[in-house]
Amino acid sequence: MSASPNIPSQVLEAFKATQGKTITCQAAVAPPKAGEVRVKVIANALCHTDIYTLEGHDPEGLFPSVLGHEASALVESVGPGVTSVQVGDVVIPCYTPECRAHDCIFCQSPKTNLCPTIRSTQGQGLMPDGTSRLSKDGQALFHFMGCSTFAEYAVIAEISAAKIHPGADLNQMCLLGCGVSTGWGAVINTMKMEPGKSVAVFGLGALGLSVIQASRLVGARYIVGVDVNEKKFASAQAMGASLCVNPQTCDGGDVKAQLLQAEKWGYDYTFDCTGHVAVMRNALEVAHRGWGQSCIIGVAAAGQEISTRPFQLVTGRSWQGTAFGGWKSRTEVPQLVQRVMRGEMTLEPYVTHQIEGLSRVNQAIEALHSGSCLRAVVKIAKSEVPLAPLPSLKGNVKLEGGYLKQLTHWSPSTQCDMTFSIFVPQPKTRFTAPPPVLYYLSGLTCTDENARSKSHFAQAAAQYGLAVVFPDTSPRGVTLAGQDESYDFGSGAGFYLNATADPWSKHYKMYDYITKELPDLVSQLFRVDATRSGIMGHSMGGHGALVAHLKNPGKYQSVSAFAPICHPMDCPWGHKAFKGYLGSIEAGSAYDATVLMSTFTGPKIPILIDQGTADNFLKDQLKPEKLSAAAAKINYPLEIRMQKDYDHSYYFISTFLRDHIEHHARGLGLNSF
Ligand code: NAD
Ligand code: AHE
Ligand code: ZN
Repeated sequence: MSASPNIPSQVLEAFKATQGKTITCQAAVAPPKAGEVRVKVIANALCHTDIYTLEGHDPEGLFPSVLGHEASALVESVGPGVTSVQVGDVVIPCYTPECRAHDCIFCQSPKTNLCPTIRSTQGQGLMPDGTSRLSKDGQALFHFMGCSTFAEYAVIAEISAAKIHPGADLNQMCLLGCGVSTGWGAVINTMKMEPGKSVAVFGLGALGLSVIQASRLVGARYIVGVDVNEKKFASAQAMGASLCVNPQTCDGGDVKAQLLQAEKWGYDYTFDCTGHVAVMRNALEVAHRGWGQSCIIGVAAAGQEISTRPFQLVTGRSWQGTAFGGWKSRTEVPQLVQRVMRGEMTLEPYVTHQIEGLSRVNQAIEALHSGSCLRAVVKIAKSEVPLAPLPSLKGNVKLEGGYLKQLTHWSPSTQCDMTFSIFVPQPKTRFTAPPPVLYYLSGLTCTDENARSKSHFAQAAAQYGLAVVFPDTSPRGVTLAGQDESYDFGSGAGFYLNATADPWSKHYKMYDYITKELPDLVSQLFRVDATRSGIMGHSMGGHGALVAHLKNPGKYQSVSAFAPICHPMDCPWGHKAFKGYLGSIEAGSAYDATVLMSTFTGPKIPILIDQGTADNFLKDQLKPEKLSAAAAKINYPLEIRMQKDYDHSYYFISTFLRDHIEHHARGLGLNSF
């Protein structure tokens, strides 16, 4: 069986010992059959639905069974034909699968996540082939919700396994297997809540709080939380509730009247997160006359039915429901994990109880019953996959329909914190392919902020659906003598090379950072297509872009530059950089576009260069004629456009940037939306 590169060798060895065999702990877990995956569970949080089933309220409840459906896990082994995950992958088992088959009208519809492919056997407590992988003392046990993850090992369908970032904190991410994802999705997918709306949330457990958290995120104007347990109010207010109401003690004992005091015609959106049909009715009836929408999240006990006067619907209210928040599980749960890892959503407040070891699982049940618990996470095993250091999110602004984000992260390459910005275009539809990434390398003295602010890149990038990354130009915050003495060496002037001379060699590894570390980080933290990327830059960044392409044939599908330093071995900026960072001008041949061009044998993707004729640096520093001559010798398709009277500034860049984005869009196979 092939294995994930992220898995530590000792874990892989341990998995080899059990692969193909039944694992017997409290129960016996047989090996996965075709299309199945056996996972080692790391953590499982208790959802109210487990209790509801345990207490016999679920009409589909089957016993004896293994409960649990809010987990994080490592793939221990895979059955025949499994291709989407491999041994060692980190996964979230999802009770709503996603088969992605071309003839699955549900997976192919943007309107729903309710893939029915294995639903009937799942409801019968069985694997898709109609049998169980679980037994105890020879008696078959039922599976639960396609997961059964209150266990050391579980067998799930491949189409239920959402592969996530390997360095995620699995004691938190398990919450994305059900409750928190559901609340967020109820707001974002099911109700598609717009900004400025009023919201009433009934039930302030993890589900209700995640509804409040997401409502705040999308810009709700006024949020009321309702719960019979006032211990929940502090968390609800911390998450963003404007007001909390106890229906048992509110004015006149009439919760509807109390809620309508604040919003005379009702609330734009209401949510039931209790599972009680009387509460569902109240939630519907406080929805806004004319347009209010009420979402049922809570799961009602067997035999319960909802009712209201039809007049409530006639007068414009509508009733909806959500399962797993409408998320298409295998596609979208990994994106939720990325969102949490980027610092845009937090799971921390939900983890009110942590319980060590499966043998203490009943403590989770006691905690949920105690009334002070949101989620009790049972830590079942240690992951041993190292946690990824998390970036810190410095900015997140919307422009041109997409988001421009700024993140700071520890860089192993440069041994210091690095900051970069990234523009993520808005996907046109739910099925829009992840965007390719264009790396924009800036020039001397710049940070990640100059080009993103001055180049006017966003409209065209959004139009073509292109993500754009703006790295910094050098390490920062390190203390090296001489780093801040001149504008063309040291801080802001890293030249996108790997320094070999002391003291620069410790931190100035910008080539590794730009060509390896940052692309890996971007593809792990963002929904982008890591197989398609382009690179461009200005001046020193133009040199960096050309060198990154010429040293890595085939890595980039598009390349361009504005006023690049074309032959740094033959100009003052290059001499200073190569002598300082590499010890000699000659050593710079490894980072000289003209030299690299002369020996280039890779795929000749067209290069576009714009150069202003009024650029003060043209003659002594940039020397595009040298690169042009080298390209001509090997018949390389290099187009250098001399732009009359333009100088070296961002005015020049912004004038022609759209042409460059179009050049990259062509190379990356993008069409304008
Ligand atoms: P929870 O038990 O942690 O929270 C429920 C909250 O509702 C509690 O704070 C409780 O005090 C409150 N409550 C109970 N009766 C109430 C009443 N009459 N009025 C107001 N508040 C009342 O449960 P949870 O894990 O947050 O789950 C909430 C519901 O959502 C459950 O029914 C669960 O089964 C369901 N659920 C549905 C989905 C889905 O996809 N639709 C997913 C997960 C959970
Ligand atoms: N089995 C019950 C219904 C239970 C139910 O509605 N489950 C929710 C998820 S609760 C998660 O904690 C759900 O999404 N259901 C959709 C589905 O396909 O199960 C019954 O009434 O029979
Ligand atoms: Zn659940």
